Amino acid sequence: MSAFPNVKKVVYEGAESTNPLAYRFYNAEQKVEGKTMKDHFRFSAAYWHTMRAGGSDPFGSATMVRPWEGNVDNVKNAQKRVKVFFEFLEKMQLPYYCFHDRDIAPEGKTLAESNANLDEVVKVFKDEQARTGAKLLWGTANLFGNPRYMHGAATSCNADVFAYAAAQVKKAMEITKELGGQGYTFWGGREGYQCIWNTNMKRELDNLARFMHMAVDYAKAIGFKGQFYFEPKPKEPTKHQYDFDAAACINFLRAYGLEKNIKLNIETNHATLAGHSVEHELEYAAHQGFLGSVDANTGDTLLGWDTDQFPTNVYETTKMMLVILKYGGFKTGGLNFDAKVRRESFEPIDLFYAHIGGVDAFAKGLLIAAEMRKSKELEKMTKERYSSWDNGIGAEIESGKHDFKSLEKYILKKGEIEPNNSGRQELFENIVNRYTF
Ligand code: XUL
Ligand code: CO
Repeated sequence: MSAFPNVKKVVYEGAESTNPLAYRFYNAEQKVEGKTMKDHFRFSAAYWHTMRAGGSDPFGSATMVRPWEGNVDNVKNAQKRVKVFFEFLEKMQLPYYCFHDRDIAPEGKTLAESNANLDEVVKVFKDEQARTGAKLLWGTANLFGNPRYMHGAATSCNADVFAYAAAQVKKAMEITKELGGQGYTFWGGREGYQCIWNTNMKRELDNLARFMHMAVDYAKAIGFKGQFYFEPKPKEPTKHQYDFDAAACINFLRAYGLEKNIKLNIETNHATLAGHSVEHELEYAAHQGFLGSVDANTGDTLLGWDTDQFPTNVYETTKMMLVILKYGGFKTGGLNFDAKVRRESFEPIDLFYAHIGGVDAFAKGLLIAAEMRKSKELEKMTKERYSSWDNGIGAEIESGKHDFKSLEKYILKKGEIEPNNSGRQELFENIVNRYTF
């Protein structure tokens, strides 16, 4: 039985289409820079938002109308939900999905019971993957929802909690492997702190690294070949999340010898909460060799928390696609819509409108980015801006021929610098607008 009987497969109808259930820009097989749109994006839906977000907020309870949900949160209901999800992926032409362990199967009274529940639900995932061809982009474990994780998981002051989290991640990695998952993500749910007075920061960070090393070792032990990701977020739920931003995460990974095994999963709204733009985070991660995957969403300029809205801003998707293209595109990662419909958008059809908007915003962004790259206008202007480094003293410095003493000699002889050129920011911005509008 169909959960969305009134929705046919969402297909590309072109920019002129006014059909709200069609793509205007996303044409899966269309090639851009020699690669299909499908392969550029590797779009993924997030199980936790799409299937599990009820729409509650601190002021009110759940609002979502989901006719397929039963009255009890049991394995049978969880299995039924998986089928609804794959019907959604199929109709949306989304090739990937992501989940947390606790999204897909109910938590039992014991770890053994939770694991058995997972096994029952994973069977249905396997069948549905085989039926539809949809794949698991990455899996993860929810190490923040249960009250036992109040002080964090790997960074908890309670050693038993560390052990429980390890056991939980062990199982989450096993099912990720079983489903052919292409990656595994660590987001430090409560890995951070609220109050410095009661916190041993060094011990917590050492333990977080210890935990990640255990995961890397276990991946080797079971032959899990997927890519690990670490997902930066500066705050929420804790005041100071240890995975603050790309730079902090990279420093952590390098400091603890994890840089060869773990890349980053950059999320738009997390970047803005850190006081960055997402293109800054992407560029920072990418040039350091850590760009892995993207959690695509957006925040609200007036709200300082993680609203996880669907991305609609073509300006922003263009900037993101420019960085992604510049660094050769996704290898193992993809664009996962870590986004949820507003609590006022409570009907199942809203899930379609939301994802269609996100997909099309990225497709349009890709087309614009590719045009900009083809003309090389900005590239040439930027190159010109740095041309003092291409020969003369600049080239000598970059090839390691100078030190402070020789540069002092150079300036003393020269007297004054070559005059600076205008940065031309406004001209750059005007040129970008020519492509965007
Ligand atoms: C939380 C967040 C998570 C991670 C996976 O802000 O983004 O959903 O993506 O745990
Ligand atoms: Co995320």
